[in-house]
Amino acid sequence: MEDRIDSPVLFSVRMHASAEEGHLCGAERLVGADRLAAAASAMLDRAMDRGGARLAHLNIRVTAVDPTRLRRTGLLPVRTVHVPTVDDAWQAAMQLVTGLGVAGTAVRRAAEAIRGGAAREGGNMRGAMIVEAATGARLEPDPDRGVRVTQMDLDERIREAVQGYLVACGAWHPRVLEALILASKTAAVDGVLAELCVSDDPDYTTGYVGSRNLGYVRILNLKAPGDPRGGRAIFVNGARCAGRVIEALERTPYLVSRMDHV
Ligand code: WAQ
Ligand code: MG
Repeated sequence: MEDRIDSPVLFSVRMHASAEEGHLCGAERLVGADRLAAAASAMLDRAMDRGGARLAHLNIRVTAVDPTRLRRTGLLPVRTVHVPTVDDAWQAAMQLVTGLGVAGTAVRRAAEAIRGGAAREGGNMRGAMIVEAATGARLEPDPDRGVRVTQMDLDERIREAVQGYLVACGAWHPRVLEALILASKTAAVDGVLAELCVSDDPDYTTGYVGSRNLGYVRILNLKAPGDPRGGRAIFVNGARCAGRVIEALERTPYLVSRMDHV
């Protein structure tokens, strides 16, 4: 699923914006020098769109990617589960994730955390929970922040093909593309069994389960409209591999550069 390559010089561009009351939004890209300015400028626009008058701090950090550490992986195939109610949606999510080898108790604990506010004060985390598949134990070092999956992007050479694919799936939206890139990297990391995601946007009710085995499965109605709660859980195969998984999620650069299934 993944391999090392020799590649052109890329820069990791990361944005984090916050309001006085906390996290607003973030973004991650891996781009060549020629697209650095455009990427940074798009990130400023996004933060202003999302945060507007509430924006208090914004950081954009640019770091050169060590080309010998860059990995390539394939885009997860996309499908969509249509279910009418939030309860049905969670039942579908539960079935998918347990089918991937995660204990029912672990999925239930993660679901409760996401639906109730996974951070200590009941708010949303900035990053993902890291959940031990067998026990449901939370392994992320900071339970308010969680683990941010960073250092990933789509290879420019397949961007158009991927957009066409998402249009054909009836799922074209920049938000879906971004989530699919994150999910494709996450699923490629050894030790990850599954990822479960619910947006924190009150009006975006579609979530997904991502995995190497089942691909990117979108689930409609994972929350009621107007609900500001959201989060991510990344289920790992044993507590012993958690450190390595976290290191790869945060620091190993991945380019999604193949569409094996099309
Ligand atoms: N790494 C880890 N966790 C993250 C990251 C990241 N880079 N970014 C966000 N999170 C966590 C954090 O807890 C957020 O509250 C939560 O995930 C949701 O983030 O196919 O928009 O950016 O239609 O709101 C799914 C698209 C969209 C489904 C997901 O997530 C579809 C989305 P959001
Ligand atoms: Mg959001």
